[in-house]
Amino acid sequence: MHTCFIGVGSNLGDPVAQANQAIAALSELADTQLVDVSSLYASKPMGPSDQPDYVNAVAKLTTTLTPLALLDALQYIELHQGRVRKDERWGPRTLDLDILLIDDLAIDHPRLTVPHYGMREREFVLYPLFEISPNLVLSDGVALSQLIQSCPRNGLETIDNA
Ligand code: ROI
Repeated sequence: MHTCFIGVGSNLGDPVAQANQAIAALSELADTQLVDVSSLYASKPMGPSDQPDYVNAVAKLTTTLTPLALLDALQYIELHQGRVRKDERWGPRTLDLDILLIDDLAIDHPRLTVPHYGMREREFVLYPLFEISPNLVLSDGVALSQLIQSCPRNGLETIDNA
């Protein structure tokens, strides 16, 4: 059994609805339990700035799926919600589901790198993760609370998701 954290991101096609629908889909994944989910957050785009603001969240799962089976399941949800993979790097997307952490595993596979390479610098990952796991310590001993201290919010705000 693995404990995983998943980053949810969207900035096209009603991003709040996309994020909520993705979280609902995560809660129905086979062999998987949705343990916790952060608030939704509005964030400024990282990368090209001529794209809409993002909605971001982080979900905590436990699963007996293998890491690559989990990746397949997440990519299926992305495609089901209308994601079209474009060549443009860091362009807008209807739904992005990123595996951030799986236990204390380090995975270096052509399809999957864990921990997610950008997570330590991204306010839209660190703050939602901190909301649901304030005592998290990464496998190298660095506390999430420490990373937060050196990560400006950059306009990040929680969204009223009533
Ligand atoms: N920027 C924000 N704010 N949120 C994201 O989820 C996000 N995802 C991406 C890139 C394009 C890097 N920028 C982002 O993939």
